[in-house]
Amino acid sequence: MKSNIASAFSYKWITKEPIKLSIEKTRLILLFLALNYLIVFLDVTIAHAADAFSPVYEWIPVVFCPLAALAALLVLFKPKPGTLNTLYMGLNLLGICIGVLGFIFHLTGVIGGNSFSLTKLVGGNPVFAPLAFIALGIIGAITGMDDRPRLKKYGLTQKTRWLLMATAFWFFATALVAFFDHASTRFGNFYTWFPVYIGFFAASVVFLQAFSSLDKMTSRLFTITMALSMLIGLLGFILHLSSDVSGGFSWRRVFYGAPGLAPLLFCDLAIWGGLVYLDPIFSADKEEPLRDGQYGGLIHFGRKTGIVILVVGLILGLLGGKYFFTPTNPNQPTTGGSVGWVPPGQLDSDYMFASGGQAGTLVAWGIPSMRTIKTIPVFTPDPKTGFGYTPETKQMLGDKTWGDVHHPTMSQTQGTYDGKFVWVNDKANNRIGQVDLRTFTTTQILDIPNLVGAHPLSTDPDSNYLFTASEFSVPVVNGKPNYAPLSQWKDNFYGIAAVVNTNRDGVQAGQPGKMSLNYEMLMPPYDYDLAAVGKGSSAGYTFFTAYNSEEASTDTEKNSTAFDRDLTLFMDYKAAQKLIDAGQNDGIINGVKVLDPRKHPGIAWLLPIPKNPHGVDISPDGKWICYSGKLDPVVTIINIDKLKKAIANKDYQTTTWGLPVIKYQDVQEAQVQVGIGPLHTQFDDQGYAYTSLFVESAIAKWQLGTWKVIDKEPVNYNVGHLAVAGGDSMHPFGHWLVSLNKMSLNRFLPVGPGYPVSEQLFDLSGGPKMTLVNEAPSDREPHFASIIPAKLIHPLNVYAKDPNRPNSIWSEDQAKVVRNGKNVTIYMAVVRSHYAPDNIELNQGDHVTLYLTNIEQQPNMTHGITIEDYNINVAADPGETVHIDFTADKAGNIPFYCSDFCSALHEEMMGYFLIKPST
Ligand code: RUQ
Ligand code: CUA
Repeated sequence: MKSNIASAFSYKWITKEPIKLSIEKTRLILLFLALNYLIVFLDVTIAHAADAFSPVYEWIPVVFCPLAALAALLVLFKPKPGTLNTLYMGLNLLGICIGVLGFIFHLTGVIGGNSFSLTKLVGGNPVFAPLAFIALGIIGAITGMDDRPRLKKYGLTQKTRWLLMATAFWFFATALVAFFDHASTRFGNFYTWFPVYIGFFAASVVFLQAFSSLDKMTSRLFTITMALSMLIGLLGFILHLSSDVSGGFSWRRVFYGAPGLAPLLFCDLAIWGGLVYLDPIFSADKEEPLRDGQYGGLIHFGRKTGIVILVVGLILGLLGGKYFFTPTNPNQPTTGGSVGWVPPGQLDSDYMFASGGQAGTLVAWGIPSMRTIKTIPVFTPDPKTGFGYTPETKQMLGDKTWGDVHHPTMSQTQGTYDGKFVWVNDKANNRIGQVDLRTFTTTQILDIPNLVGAHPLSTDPDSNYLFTASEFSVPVVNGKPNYAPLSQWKDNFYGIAAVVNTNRDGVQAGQPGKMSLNYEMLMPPYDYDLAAVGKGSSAGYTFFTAYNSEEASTDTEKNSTAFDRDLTLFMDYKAAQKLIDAGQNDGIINGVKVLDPRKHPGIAWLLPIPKNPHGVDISPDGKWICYSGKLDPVVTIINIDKLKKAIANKDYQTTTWGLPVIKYQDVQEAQVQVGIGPLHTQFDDQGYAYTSLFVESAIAKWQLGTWKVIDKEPVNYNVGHLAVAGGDSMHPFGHWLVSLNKMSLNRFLPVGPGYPVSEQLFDLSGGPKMTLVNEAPSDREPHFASIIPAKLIHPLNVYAKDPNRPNSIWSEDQAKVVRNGKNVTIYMAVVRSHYAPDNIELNQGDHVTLYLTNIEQQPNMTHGITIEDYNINVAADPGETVHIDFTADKAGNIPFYCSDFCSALHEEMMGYFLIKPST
């Protein structure tokens, strides 16, 4: 017998003597199986809790694991055929089904759209995690089966063979996960290849072991491999953990960053290998083979029942997968449907007006195609159209050549986007630009004196007003913004809000607009981030977020984040307007009337909100004021009714900076646990809200009223704003959501170290789940965008022929050159394919005023004029008159030509300024 032991049992190499265990192999495996089920239980519970167990089938694995663990333990103590054993076998087979189902669900959750990426696969949604259920289920089921006698005298038993194959499968899957996980970091460190190699190596060793006869060599190889696996697991654990804690520890990073626990799977597998490899005969105390049937198993379970459970489970899984996995093929020609693709020749359903960031532009996109349709220069000169090159537009830009556009704001009528104007702010130069959507051109730029870092921009439901504020507090000394040492922060520094009249009804197409400054209001010296104007039940109030209640002026990163709550401010702008209209103010600074709310109780209050809040957004009915916590993983919901009551009862917590502070507990309705780094919220037409999660790189969808998160989708990555069609109005249109991400990784062809950013389109029309359907890069840095159905926008086709428009001419024979001393005024007509007049005599030093009218009324027939070497190019759309001003300081025959390819004779479309040199 002893010699048999020696040759049959693999561990002699280490121990010289066969290992004798006081517990039988099968029981050991059952014990370890139960332990594994419990570990998986912890993991899946934490992961699914992050989704708030929504949809409900996320509960399935959570409920299943403890049951399976319990069954394994019970069988361990009572290894007899019977009900218990049947239950145990059934649960393990069910586990396999759950694994398959889960794999499909995870996969569809990840590639539900048409874009499949490694980063999403591994970072956002651990696709491979459910494979653990399959592996445990297989091992569990095999363990519960009857063992068979050895096939050969010194060979392994059939059961051991199967267990080895199952373990090999699991090694293989683990190596695959390690591969994908580390591929997402592009194997940045060479040693990230090790677990992949060792995993695949171990898989083949374990697999081959099942088919080789037992000899010293193979068993040594097996032992070394398991030891290696153990080692790599421990090393990986340490490395992952140290990478997770570098730069601040967070549990989320442990699970999703470099998942700290994942490498321990290699240790787990090493133990599995060891257990499985134990010889059943010699591991028992009695040194005698287990009796046939001792552990019951499939035979007693009934092979048929087992097969039926497996087959039914798999079919259900596949059907479920088919239901949830509706592949959206981007090449399928569909319109108005849910896919992000619009075939050539068809039009988009919506416009998106997106911030062009530091380019100072507003960009019109088509949704869902994500095609850029037009880039509208606002704060920046544009040689293509000539914006910033004509005297009028030069004057608009002043001495600035760029702007920092953050928040395109759609004009509204009765709380609905009306498609008339988009206003944008320039945070860098404290301006508001107005874009007229009849012409898609900038018609006015309004300077906002006194403000520094005009960041928020929001309008009321009828767009009578625009609200903005200083992000940076500055001193106002003796009634003027001025220099003051930082030590005077408390006394002399102020935040300032500005209220602008849009005067929208007075605006004519193509004519300079009429926005005007209404008044400004002093505020405590915090940093004002975003604003939302009330509507419905909150109409009349404007809410500003603010950080830095700490009033830090140095090391702001650290010092402005000390308090758990910051004081935000809200104002009753109707009450304030009454004061202004009654001629009241507390001084005029740089020509602007200024109110000090400390002197007028009832126009401004402070409201504590956690923690360095960023966006504030109001539900369509106006009832819920939603503050995104930024440094707190919640959206804090304030109930407007409670807020009004607190104001009516003058029930305040205290007074700060001379303003009443609302009691937070009195007005807070809920805190929605959305996830990490919430920045902005938008709403749809179905009672749902969507919050961007910067740190988590995801969009959370939650329900107003129940405050439940019902879906969360990863984005690539670090989303700032998000836009839902009509999503900040009283009547959202829904259907489309664009995630305006601050970065992108592996989404577009590389363009050097400066990566493009990514804007991702989600379809909201397919039920509770958001589906990623399209994606496009954009220039840095997009902030906010507004989406509006195309049918609400009515652009002009041509500028109408207006006989009364000054300086326009409408036929070639009206063309003329008028000389007045050194001043020459040219009234020029342009029409396919010539200029009239085309040769113009000038003297060097003449001052030239050129009114060029494109007398065409045919849509699309734009002509341009480029004057060689004079740094001038301007385009004139059909029916448009453009104004050019220059001094003819360079003598010569200076050609000018048409710069828009208008006809077959476009090249021939030219003329000369015949500039005689002065002597
Ligand atoms: S801000 S990413 Cu300039 Cu609108 Cu929040
Ligand atoms: Cu006109 Cu080219």
